[in-house]
Amino acid sequence: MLQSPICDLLGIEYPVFQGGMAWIADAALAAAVSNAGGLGIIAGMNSNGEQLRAQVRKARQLTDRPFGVNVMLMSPYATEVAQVVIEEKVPVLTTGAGNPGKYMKAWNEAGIKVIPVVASVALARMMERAGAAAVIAEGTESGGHIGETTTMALVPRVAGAVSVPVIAAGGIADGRGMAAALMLGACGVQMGTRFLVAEECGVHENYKQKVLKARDIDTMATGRRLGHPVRALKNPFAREYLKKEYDPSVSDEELEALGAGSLRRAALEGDEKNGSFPAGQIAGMVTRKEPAAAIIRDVCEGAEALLKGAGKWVR
Ligand code: TUI
Repeated sequence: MLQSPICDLLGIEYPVFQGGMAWIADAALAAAVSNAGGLGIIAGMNSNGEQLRAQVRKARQLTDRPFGVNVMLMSPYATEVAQVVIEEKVPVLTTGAGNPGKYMKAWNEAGIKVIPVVASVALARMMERAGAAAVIAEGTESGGHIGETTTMALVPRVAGAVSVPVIAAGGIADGRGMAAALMLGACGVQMGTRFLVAEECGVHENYKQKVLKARDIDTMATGRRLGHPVRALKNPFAREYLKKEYDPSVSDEELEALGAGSLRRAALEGDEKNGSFPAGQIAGMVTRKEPAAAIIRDVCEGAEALLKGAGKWVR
């Protein structure tokens, strides 16, 4: 059975995190993943403090196992969410899309295990110094808000730079990806896109179908001009956004306005034309709906078999 230091640190069975996908990762999905032995994570991005509190309490009713909350640092509610997770005694936090430095002291004092997403070695080092329990090194293959470096280049550098456990994210959706991540120095993985089509995931059916139908070249990154690139499935919205981004007659304010509400339109309404459907480059490999437990089993058993057989490469 696959086991790693992150399992002991968090009290989970399998070293698999479910990404805290904005507008998608709710209490039901997080509890399903945690009940299956992974770490389920509730998205803080789309909730104000009280909405998040309700989700945390709901997750507690659905599972006795540890789960986490993702604090999306660009969210207008980040500060209130940062306080609610302390009040609700959430055991594990991940952060995304920024530097959580100003919250670290309060979270550490509350005994929360903080696991920031980092897209660079510099931020990983800074987070270790600030008391992070582990870091998630997320490559640009990921869906949603992305950094510039690939998982292949980022994970070994981060693993070499910090002594806390490193979780790999970005471009991982099966046992091969997980085995590779462990070889790069990670001790666990985070997956978003594969859990997006989990049976317990309540995202709009159109979104699931788009992921299931995606090919290897069906994602694109937009938003570089405003400094926060997002990877999403190619669709009329993403193409139009990219065109406007390269048009100097379009102001930054107009671009911001174009993006507003696009994640919600995709996740809740399944609006194929006007929604933004974040997904990782690995979407092309995600081809079936399954319960969260089957996903975790498939990925871990796949990785285990590959790792056991890896001696074939050594004479
Ligand atoms: O956060 C994510 N993925 C997301 S957030 C999101 S919602 C959104 N809404 C509007 C605009 C943009 C996004 C959808 N997907 N992943 C974690 C992540 N964090 N990926 C990359 C980073 C990151 C990048 C740079 C973290 C820190 C960083 O540097 C910050 C600094 O100040 O050094």
